[in-house]
Amino acid sequence: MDRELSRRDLLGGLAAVAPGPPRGTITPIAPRGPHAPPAARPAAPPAGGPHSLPPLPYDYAALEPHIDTLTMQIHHDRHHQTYVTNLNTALQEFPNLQSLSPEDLIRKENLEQVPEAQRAAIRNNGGGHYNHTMFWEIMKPGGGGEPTGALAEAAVAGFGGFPAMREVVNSAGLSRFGSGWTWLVLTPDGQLAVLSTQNQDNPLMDGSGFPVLGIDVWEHAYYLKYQNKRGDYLNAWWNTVNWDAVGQRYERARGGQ
Ligand code: MN3
Repeated sequence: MDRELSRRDLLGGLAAVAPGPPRGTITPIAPRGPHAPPAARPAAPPAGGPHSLPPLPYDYAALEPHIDTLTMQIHHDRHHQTYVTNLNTALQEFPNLQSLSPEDLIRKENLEQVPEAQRAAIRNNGGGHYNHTMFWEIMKPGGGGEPTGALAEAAVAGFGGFPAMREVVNSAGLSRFGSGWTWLVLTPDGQLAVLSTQNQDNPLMDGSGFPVLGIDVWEHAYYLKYQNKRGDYLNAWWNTVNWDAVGQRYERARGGQ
């Protein structure tokens, strides 16, 4: 039943509001009501599950000045941990997927076993877990330089050399709109190629290649130090690269993964 609000209704309504405390008084904190969060709930037990956060293989400060200490702490302890926790939760409904390694879990044929309604949670968090585990491993203090051996030869064959390959990887990361990764992959036909993915997607998810190297271009990976200058972060990142680890990934990719 509509009726026009009269000035009197408005004034009456205002008058009905309880007056607040006089100015200058300190309002005590309201006692906790039914909607207040519990005062001292013990920390939730860990969700449990097949996956756990791997320790960072070096100190948080080890990649300074290229990647700052606080970024490493937050990135590893909070972001990566959250992917692990949420992955374990998502897998509770899928006992048949719980024994798979992160690398196998995110492969196309296994993700496709998950009903579409639940697939995004496993795709995003499984990708987040796999991608970050790789990311910590392919960096090291005192890294940088150039690849050697078969990977160096492949860089020449595919791109004309490492400097050109690095530029293509950086360019793909720079042009990724929003959050994602830039990748150097070995394609199923044995070629090195560069591509980028959104979110926590990974080249294994659509079978486009085996990830030899990937750089996280989410803002959480660089914003504290580099703010909006993603290009500066990408250039600096190569001073952290662990070519031994990347070379081993390349050898594994060539060996049939
Ligand atoms: Mn990240």
